[in-house]
Amino acid sequence: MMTMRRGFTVSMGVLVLMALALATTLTTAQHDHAPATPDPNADHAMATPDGSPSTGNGVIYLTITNDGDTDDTLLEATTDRAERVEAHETSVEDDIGRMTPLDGPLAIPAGESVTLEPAGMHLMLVNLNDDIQLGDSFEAAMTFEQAGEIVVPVAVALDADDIESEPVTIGDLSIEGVWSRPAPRLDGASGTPVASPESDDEHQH
Ligand SMILES: [Cu+2]
Repeated sequence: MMTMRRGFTVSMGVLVLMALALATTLTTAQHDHAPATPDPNADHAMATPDGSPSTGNGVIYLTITNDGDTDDTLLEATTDRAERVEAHETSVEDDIGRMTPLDGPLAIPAGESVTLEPAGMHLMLVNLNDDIQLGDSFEAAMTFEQAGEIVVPVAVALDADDIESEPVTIGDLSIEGVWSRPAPRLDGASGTPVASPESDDEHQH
């Protein structure tokens, strides 16, 4: 009886460990949003169910100025327009633009301005609920380590020049020039981003 009970206990322990390991694996894969096919160039090539080339993602650009004496960081951003928001940076390697999540939280050093703009950093809107349309606007909530939480209006546009936005402030932070657009579409089923160094501003983000 003792042996059976012990054996049962051990088996349950193993099952729990396996379940935890599986959960960890799934969480990690989702965080990196690794595609089913391990194409390193297709980080955001989230094909739609019918296979159309929409990325289903969007981007937010903005400028954050820290007028205080204390460094701040963006801890979290959310919007009801997308499943989640991640801070990314774009780089060009071998003529292919690619995005990677920032190493850590987005830092806004004391006395400095940080601009997220095309071909640089951006906030990635992962898995849009609906297409974001030009002329549209929506809200994004941002939580900063020092300044706290603020809701920021986001204008959907093709270019930073197309928007007029009043700066919003919270604590020592001032946020301005906030705009958003859909992430670049992909070149058909090949998964190749339509981007080249010559056309950064047009197709990359
Ligand atoms: Cu991105």
